[in-house]
Amino acid sequence: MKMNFAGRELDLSFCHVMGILNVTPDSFSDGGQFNSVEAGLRRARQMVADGATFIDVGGESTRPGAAQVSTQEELDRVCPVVEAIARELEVVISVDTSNPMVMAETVRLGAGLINDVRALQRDGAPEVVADAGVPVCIMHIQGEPETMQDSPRYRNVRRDVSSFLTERMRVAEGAGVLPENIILDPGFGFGKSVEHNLQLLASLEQMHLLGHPLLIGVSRKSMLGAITGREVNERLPASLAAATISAMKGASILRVHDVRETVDAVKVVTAVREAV
Ligand code: 8Y4
Repeated sequence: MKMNFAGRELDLSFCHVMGILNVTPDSFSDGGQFNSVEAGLRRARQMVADGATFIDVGGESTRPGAAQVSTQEELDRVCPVVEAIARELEVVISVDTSNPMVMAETVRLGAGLINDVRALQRDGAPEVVADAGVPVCIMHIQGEPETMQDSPRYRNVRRDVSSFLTERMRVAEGAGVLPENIILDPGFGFGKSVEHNLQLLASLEQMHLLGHPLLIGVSRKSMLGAITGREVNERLPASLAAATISAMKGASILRVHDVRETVDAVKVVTAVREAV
């Protein structure tokens, strides 16, 4: 299954690595526009050298309790970095945003994938994505980022996540998004207990039955902290185990902090798959 990301064609029957690039003010301590664009570009260059085929640029923190960011602020953070990466690097730029204006503007600047953790629930988002003509990742979330971790509940987490994604696909396709441009994501950590996350990871194959490529984000997440007892900066081995499991279960894109290490893990999974 090939997918076209604003001119770059990728075979999603192989597993790819997406590097995370946060462009929130707290991610680069020195402040200043020029410095943060330079710092973001340097980090993007390193991730591409390490084997990333996607860079996910995000200007809004979805941490519970994080401050809301205005459209102008988000545009000011994200656009210069998207523009700089598009000019210099051969990589698919993914933009982590729920804001339709940010979606439209970043695609104009060269972004090839919209990654919306709110599954196109903001007014106008499905239409903007349809108009932009680029692929979109539709992620499951229960509730709003601010409150999603306050005792999440499901009747059956696998079934509920699948139903939500099916309904959001229906809305997206109704607005004109092409089915062949839809990537799905169970949304690890987005309104889920550790047990919910584990049940979803255990049954990724089931999500494949929805018929779309899967994007998985588990890197350094708190479920890995709960399992190992490690702080966030000590979760690389656990993250690689989770990435390996995801790749073996057929994930197409892994969203990670540690690109170099994850690319090696994916190479092993791919080599074993080819040997069969
Ligand atoms: C430690 C490390 C603690 C990471 C928390 C986190 C996903 C995503 C995020 C995901 C898709 C995060 C933007 C949350 N997660 N997009 N975005 N899938 N598609 N938290 O799982 O990384 S941000």
